[in-house]
Amino acid sequence: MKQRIILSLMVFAILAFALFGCGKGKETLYIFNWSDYIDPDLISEFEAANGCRIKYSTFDSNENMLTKVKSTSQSFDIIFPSGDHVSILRELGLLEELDRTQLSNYKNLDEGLLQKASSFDSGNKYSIPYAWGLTGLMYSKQYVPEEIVASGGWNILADSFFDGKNKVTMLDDAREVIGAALIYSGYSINDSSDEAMTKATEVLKIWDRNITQFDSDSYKNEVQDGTTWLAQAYNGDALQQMADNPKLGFILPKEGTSLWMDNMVMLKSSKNKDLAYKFMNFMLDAEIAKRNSEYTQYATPNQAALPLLGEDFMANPLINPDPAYLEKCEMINYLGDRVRRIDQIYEAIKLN
Ligand code: SPD
Repeated sequence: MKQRIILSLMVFAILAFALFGCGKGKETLYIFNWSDYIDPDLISEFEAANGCRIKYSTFDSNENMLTKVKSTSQSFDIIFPSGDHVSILRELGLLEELDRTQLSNYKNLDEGLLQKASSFDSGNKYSIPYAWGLTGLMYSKQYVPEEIVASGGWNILADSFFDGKNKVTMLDDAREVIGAALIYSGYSINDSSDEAMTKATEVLKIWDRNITQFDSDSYKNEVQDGTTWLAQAYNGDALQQMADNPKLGFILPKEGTSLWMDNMVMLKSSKNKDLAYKFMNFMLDAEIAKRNSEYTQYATPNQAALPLLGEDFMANPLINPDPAYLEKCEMINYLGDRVRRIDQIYEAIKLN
């Protein structure tokens, strides 16, 4: 009798584990995105509507994302690389070619931006534009005098006002850091010639006297609490902080800046492709894209969402600058092996 009870309990335990064990009985979608880059309500709404679970992880740079994706045994279903990293992942053979018949909302995307995106993903076969933005300088109005910011250019980073104060940061992103120095010096953000690299190094050595750290995440809180006074920052991240704090400011440097597009891609190794398509299609819905943009404060490539977005959002020059300013901005392109030189310079500056 006792043996029978033990056996029944064991069978019950095995069944319970199978049903409610790892996935709590629900299909799980693994998503890897930049931090502060989605309205969290959308995650729970998608889970509720599809009876699934989303395991959501974040990264703060393309480089960290790539290292994790290449090294982890845990496979993600959907990740959100910037354009140049779509090319890298594509070249590494890690991406699933997308089946557009499963993406009824794909038609909502702006044709012009898809055209731009084909520069890093020819034929738009593997990636779906998710958001685009610009990099600038976020500052604390409490600590940085207005006349310093008024000069309006990248060289604010070198201002003697910051000498010895340890209050300036730049992004932990080689292409953004070297890119800012290149644009400031009148070169293309994609120029890796010896001449351009020499000039960018010279400029960075000067800026570096004021730079305390290269960081892409903690600056958001640190400019709020006064630990940092001036930070190279992504526009939407800065605007999210500025919504609650009038003592913060953000400028797009007068010389121009990087214009980047981040994208949804599906990994070939995804074990939940049907659910991944559903999620991508959900994010492509016009109303969902509108809500997401309002939350993240990043511009959307979803053309159908534009008329739904409020005037405040659409007319904000820090989100949608005028065409004359956009002319001065450049997409960070994939440079193949030439990126090594940029990485070397960046690493040397960091170690300095
Ligand atoms: N918190 C979201 C940040 C998005 C940054 N996009 C990447 C730009 C890479 N140059």
